[in-house]
Parts: sequence; structure tokens; C-alpha cells
Amino acid sequence: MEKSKQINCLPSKLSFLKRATLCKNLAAQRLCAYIARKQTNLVLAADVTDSKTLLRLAEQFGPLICLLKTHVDILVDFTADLTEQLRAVANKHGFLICEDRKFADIGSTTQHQLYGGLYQIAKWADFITAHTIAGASMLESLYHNPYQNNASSFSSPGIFLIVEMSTIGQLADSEYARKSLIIANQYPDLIAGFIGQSTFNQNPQYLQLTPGIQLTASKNQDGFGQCYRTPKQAIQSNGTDLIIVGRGILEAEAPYQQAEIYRQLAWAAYKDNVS
Ligand code: S5P
Repeated sequence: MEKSKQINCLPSKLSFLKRATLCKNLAAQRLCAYIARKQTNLVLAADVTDSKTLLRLAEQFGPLICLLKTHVDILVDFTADLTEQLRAVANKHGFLICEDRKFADIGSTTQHQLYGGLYQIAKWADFITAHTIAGASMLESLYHNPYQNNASSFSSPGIFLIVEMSTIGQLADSEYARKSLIIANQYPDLIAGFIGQSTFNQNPQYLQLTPGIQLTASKNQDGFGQCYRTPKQAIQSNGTDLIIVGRGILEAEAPYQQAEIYRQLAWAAYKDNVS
């Protein structure tokens, strides 16, 4: 019997150190170790449009976060040099990097989006995000680097599968979540976990991340359908492991202090869960 099946409680009731021993994805193991060491389950969504600001945020918030979530395709001045600098800051402060590319195409196209093109995401990201809409075949393609025989021999980052979204009217339902879990179990070493809003995962080898987090719950506050819940709601009511926060920090009057508040709230909620 698999180790993870012997655990008879919700994943969020187990410590991150315990989870590190259960994760089959290597990047997820490292993430759990960073979380436990730095006492932070806070992820910063660095949705900014120029490299200098991205590097500044990584440097400034690095000590408070376990993971930096990027959207490099919104940068107006992306270069390969940026990713090297970002990696250096990540190593210095002990956080990992997730490129939130939300892959969703057929396998053949996705391979090139991950391993090739301008961004060469697989070269520098520890994790990526992907929708399960295209089915298992798309994940299968990510195992294979089509440029393997050239200079690049790097393999796929860990994948967070997007199982449901934080927007009003999002289409994924519980059946979609259930089927996504089945797909994940076909690639246990590749899948680091899930991105979603509710309690749908019972398997502690997968981490759950939740975006749509602010200090006050709200619906459609940005006029584009984004819904927010509080760190405590996400971690204690919905059993998530990590919170993803963007504008709640970046648009605050004192962003660093605000990030520390999110870190403390999320960590306290986790500690309550495992106590
Ligand atoms: O369902 C989702 C999935 C993601 S990854 N809803 C989201 O908001 N996200 C991402 O989380 C989104 O792309 C953005 O980077 C971040 C939320 O940003 P905020 O400013 O609303 O906190």
C-alpha cells in the first residue's frame, strides 16, 4: 500500500515536514522544506509589467514568502538574463518560483510553450500551472523535452493543476475536480498539487494553493469577477495549504508590513489546523 494512503485525515491536518516526506514531486518536497524552515505558507503573485519591479519585489518580499508566482508574458522587457537574476534572488532568500502560464493546449504545442520560445520556462521555473481541460495527453507531452538533443536537457517543472478558479461564474464543477484528481494520479511525480477554492483533495502528497485572498472577503471587487476570501477561510474552512496574494499586498499602503500580516495569519491558521 502507498504511504500516502495510510494517512487517514485531511492533508491540511499534517505538518509540512510530514508532507515533505509524502510528496512524490521533488520540487514540492523542496517547497515543503522551505515552508517549514521559513515558517511561511505565503505566495506572492507578482503581477507586474517590468523586470526591474519584478526583481525589486523578489528581493523585498523574499524573506517572507515560500514561492514567487510570476506571469512573465506580461513583462514588456523580458530577457533570459532576468530569469538568471530571479533565480539568484530565489536562492539567496530561499523561495521557489512558479510561472503561472496556465498551459491548456494540445500536447505538441504545450511542449514548445514550456521548453522553447522566448521564455524557455522549463529552464528556470520550479513549478508551472496547467489546466486539466485538455486531458492526460497534454501532461504526458510535458515529460518530453523536444529540444533534448540540443543544448537544453532540462526536464519539466512541478505542475500545479488548476482545478477550479476564483472568478464568479467559473465553469469547473466537482466532477471536473474529481476527474482532475484521477489525471493527477497518473503522473504523481510530475504533479506537485492543485490550485482551487474548495476542499477537493484528500491525498497529502499533493499541495493545494488558493488565490483570491484578501483580508476581507468580497465578490467582484475588481469589476472583473475576482472573488476573495480570507486566509483563515481558505486554510481552515477550505483546507488549503498555501495562500496566493497579489493586490492585497502590492496595492497596500505599506506592502511589506501587509505581507507580514498575511504571512502571520496564514501561518497561524496552518498551526491551528495541525495542532
Ligand atoms: O483561479 C485563479 C487562479 C490563479 S493562478 N485565480 C487567480 O486569481 N489566479 C492568479 O492569482 C491570478 O493570475 C493572479 O496572478 C493571482 C491573484 O491576484 P490578486 O491580485 O487578485 O490577489
